[in-house]
This record gives sequence, C-alpha cells and structure tokens, in this order.
Amino acid sequence: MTQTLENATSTDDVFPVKGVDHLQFLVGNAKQAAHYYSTAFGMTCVAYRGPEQGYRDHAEYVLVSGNARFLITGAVHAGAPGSDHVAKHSDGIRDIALAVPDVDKAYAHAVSAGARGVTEPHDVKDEHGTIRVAAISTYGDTLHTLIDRSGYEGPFLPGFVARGPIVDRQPAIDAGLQPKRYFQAVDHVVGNVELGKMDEWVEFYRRVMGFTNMAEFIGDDIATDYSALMSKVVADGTRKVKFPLNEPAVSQRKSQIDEYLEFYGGPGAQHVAVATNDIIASVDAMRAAGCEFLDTPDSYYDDPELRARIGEVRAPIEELKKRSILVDRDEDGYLLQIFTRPVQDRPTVFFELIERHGSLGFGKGNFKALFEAIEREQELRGNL
Ligand code: TYF
Ligand code: FE
Repeated sequence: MTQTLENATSTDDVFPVKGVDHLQFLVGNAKQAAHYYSTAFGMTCVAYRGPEQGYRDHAEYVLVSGNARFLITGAVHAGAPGSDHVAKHSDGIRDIALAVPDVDKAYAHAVSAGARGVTEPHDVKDEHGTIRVAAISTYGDTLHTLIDRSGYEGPFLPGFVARGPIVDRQPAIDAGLQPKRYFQAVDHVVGNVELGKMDEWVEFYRRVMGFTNMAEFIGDDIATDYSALMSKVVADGTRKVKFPLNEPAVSQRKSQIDEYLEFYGGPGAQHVAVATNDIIASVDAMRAAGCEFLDTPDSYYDDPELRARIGEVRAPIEELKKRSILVDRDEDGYLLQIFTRPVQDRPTVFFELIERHGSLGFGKGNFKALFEAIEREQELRGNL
C-alpha cells in the first residue's frame, strides 16, 4: 500500500458542504426496495410521495437510519422520467445529494469551474417551508443535487408526507433480538469510472468542489499485483464527505471495476459505506434478515502478521472470524469493516459496514483479502 504526502488541507473553502443530504436510489420497484432496506438494513420509513399526493410519475420512499437518509424512487407508469436510467443500469444510485449552506454560490462556482448544470437554483415550497435546490452532473449518469433545507421543517422535501415504518421492529428491539439501528451515517460513497479517467475525476472534485486528495490510494504497483484497480480518495475540507474513485487497472484477469462498468452500463456509484457503532450486532441482524456478506477465509484471521499488526481490538478475533469482519489498523487507530454482496441481480452496487476506532482510512490493510473475496465471487458469476 502506498502513502503520499499530498494530504493538503484547504483553507479557502470555495464550496462548503454540510454533508451528504441523502442518496437517491432509482429502482424498478420502490415498494419492494423500501421493504428490503426496512427489513435487511433496519431502516425506518419516515416519508413518502406518490400518486396519492398528486405526483403522477413516481412512488418515493424516504428511509432513515440515524443521519443516513435514502430516497427510493420508482416509476409508476411506463415511460415515466427515470425509466431510461433503470432500463440501462437496473437499480442504482442516481443522486448523491449534498447539503450546502448556499446553493446559489455552490452552483455558480461549480458551473464556472466546468461542471455541467442539470437544474438551476430554485425554490421549492409547501406548507412546511421552502428549500433551495440545484443539481450538477458527475460521473456517468450520476448527479449531485445541492440542497439548502435550513428553511424547511417537513418530513423530507416539499410534497412528501410523513409516513410510518414499513415494518414494526419495536417488538424485536424490545426483546433484544435486533439493534435499535444498524448504522447511523453515510461514511463514504465510491464511484467507478472508466480506465484512465480516475485522475480526471479527482481533478473535477478539486476544481468544482475544492475537495482535496486524501493520503490513501491504490497506485500502479498494487494494482498490477492483485487489485486490478486504482483508487484515490477526495474529501471536502471537513472530511465529512469522502468520495473514493476507482478505475480498472490492466491485469491478467478481468478487473472488478470492468465487471461493474460492463454490467452497470457505464460509470456509477459502486459502494456506500455506512458507519456503525456495533458492527457485530448489525451484521448478525442483517444476516438474519437475509443480507449476504462476502466471506473471508480463516487464513486471514490465523495470519500471525495480521494478529501482531492489529493488536487488541474491542472484540475477540474469534467473534470477527465467525462473521467475516475485517480489521485494519493505522497510525490513528483501527477500524472494523465488512462488505455485502451486490444488493441487486447485477454485480453492481454493494454496501460496506464500517466501525471506526480512530482510523480515518479505508482499510488498506484489507485490500488484498477483500479483492480476493470479490474475485472469488466474480469467478462464480463467470466474469473473471
Ligand atoms: O472504499 C474503499 O476504498 C474500501 C476498499 O472496489 C474498496 O472500501 C476499494 C475498492 C473496491 C472495493 C472496496
Ligand atoms: Fe469503502
């Protein structure tokens, strides 16, 4: 693994962001996807809009877990807007919406720096108040909506109505069978871009949003050895929003990034890492609900070098081994992480659970074990 000294900090923030406002998933069947995120991810439905509210094109469910907010959108008739996105990509992430303090300033800066404007800044209002919103495009068909909701008190965005949970988990929580929540925030969102484009997108986020390159990356040397990908991480000045960017690397076998690009039909969001305070309880609950995770071979845990490197962590290694939870340690602390299998039939979008104890990294010590696990799955799919 490689470290750089590129760890710049920005003093003059040209594009301040408050965080990820929400992730929009454009799916073929929002009702069933909302059910999956409620049961398998323990999320709570809090808002909805659809034909019943006079929105003739889509049914949209808002699911939350702590600060993490997913908007699940599906078309309710043939040819509705977004149908082309679903036809091309199947279920995927359409929008990584960012909360910003000043939509007009952010949009003006982005467009003047060369971003493609998709929606000009405008107000949207209902009886709960007003939001200011705009949108720019990023890699593939992915958008960054820019939202200022400081003047709004409703359940999500204007037009949405409050709605109760899809499943009642309270009895299971009361019985100690399920954690209250499985995660509380979006930690990072990873984009896959085409061969040779990673640096262009790193440059895009620098120019357009003032994001800086974090130290962690996968360079040429590692790429050719086993990962078949290159990766760099960009983040806003506060490090609240972190976007790793991957491109395929040329290697003997088909890169996992090529597999994604082929099956997604172009660049797009690859994985969402969600931050949890108790990865063991979350993984157990998610597995019990049918969520599938990548396996880790016993040899990973039995490796004396790993044991020595990671030292003491908050749970016995046996407990991590039973669940395929990975461990990494760096100079700032350690992290526990695990990856789901793709959450749709196509080998595209997946999730990561991450429990950080000081470490600000992305588990670079685990890249080898992780990529080997991904390659085993690629082989089973006949895509290696
Ligand atoms: O976000 C990250 O960098 C880690 C590791 O295709 C990773 O989660 C990197 C690339 C990839 C899968 C996981
Ligand atoms: Fe990750």
